[in-house]
Amino acid sequence: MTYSERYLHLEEKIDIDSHVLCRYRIKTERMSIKEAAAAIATEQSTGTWTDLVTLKDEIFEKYGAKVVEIKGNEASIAFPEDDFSIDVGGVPQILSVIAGNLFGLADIDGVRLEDVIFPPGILKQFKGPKFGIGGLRKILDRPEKPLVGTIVKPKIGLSPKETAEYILECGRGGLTNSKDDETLVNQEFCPIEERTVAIAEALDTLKDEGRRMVHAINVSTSGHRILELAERVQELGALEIMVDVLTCGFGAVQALAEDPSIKVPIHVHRTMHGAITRNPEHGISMLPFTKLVRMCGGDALHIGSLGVGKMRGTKKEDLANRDACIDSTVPYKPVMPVCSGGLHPGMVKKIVEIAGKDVQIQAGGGVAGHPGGIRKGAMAMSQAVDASFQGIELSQYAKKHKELMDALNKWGCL
Ligand code: RUB
Ligand code: CA
Repeated sequence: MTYSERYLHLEEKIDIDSHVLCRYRIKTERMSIKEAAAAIATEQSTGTWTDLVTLKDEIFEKYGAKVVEIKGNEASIAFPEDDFSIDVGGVPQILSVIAGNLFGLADIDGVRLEDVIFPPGILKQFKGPKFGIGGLRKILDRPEKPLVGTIVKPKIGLSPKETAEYILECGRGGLTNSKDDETLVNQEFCPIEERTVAIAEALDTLKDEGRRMVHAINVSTSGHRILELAERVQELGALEIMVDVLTCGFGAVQALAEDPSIKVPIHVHRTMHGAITRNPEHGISMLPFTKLVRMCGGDALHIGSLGVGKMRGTKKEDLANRDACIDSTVPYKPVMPVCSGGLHPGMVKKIVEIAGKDVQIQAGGGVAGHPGGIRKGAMAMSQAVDASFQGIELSQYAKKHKELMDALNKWGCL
């Protein structure tokens, strides 16, 4: 494989405001890291496997990517802003530059895109969330405490009526959020329209009782149908919608967020991300995805359970996602970070200690697995959030809150 040293600019200071800066972790046994980085810069900008008679100096100078730093097994590559499409390219074109062919180069053993920093010219092409943390808190009339939610379990199989009853119980137990699971959309046992109507009634009942709660209806579907489906469930009373961003595409989130007809927040699930993010030596870390979801307008996004729950993910990486959700240097509203996956009341204090109060903590099994049933499971989660918010030890708080005590006992936290 050829590469060109012309793409190495290690001594040069680049203008960060006119480049997209990417950090790659590279595993390479047959070439040096410098050569591998140059090969990536070559392939992803103006070069290919051989020299080109068509590559004029002025094209190379204007559009060639630059390897600007090598540190250990990591290389930073700066792509000139002009390599990116204006207006219509969106995330697909961005990803094919910074995370495209490079992953398949046969002579490089592994590459992981760890981080990306976008310049103002690209950021301004995106609008970010319509609601974000502030908007969700306003809808829920919950200015400070962490949001506390559930994922209806089992993932599949409940009827619309059973789902609505479940949510009613959750709301009465003190939860602020609930959501469809990622595999539920419009199966015969739970048609989406019927489910949406039944849930809307439950949420209305809760409102009449003075409780604010939203449920995210999963509208993940084919590109040509997603907007229509989201509009339909909104018409039927959905107060939030959910999209699986990696299976539907970033464009799906952006299409929904930017369409003026969509007036509810978008909860973004990341099902399938483990296939891309999990291998430390190859793939893409969650961090670039988090930044792109925020650009595209997701209002809440799964960031991982901070090394506490059932899904693999380190506290350091998950916290980097949290930081990208709320980073005040980008021109968008902050995204509500969602901690979820194998959580139960006994883990809530740790989550709040690590993530702070601007977080949505969700438990599926950790609610529906409570020995006293759904409502008590919801109460236990909500009590755990209240205790953690006040900095009180859960075991202490549980002395006067039986539901929490039962949960701590069941999941071996005492
Ligand atoms: C969790 C759940 C979510 C996971 C996804 O259910 O259904 O799909 O949070 O993982 P339970 P992540 O609470 O029963 O484990 O949030 O890491 O993307
Ligand atoms: Ca799930």
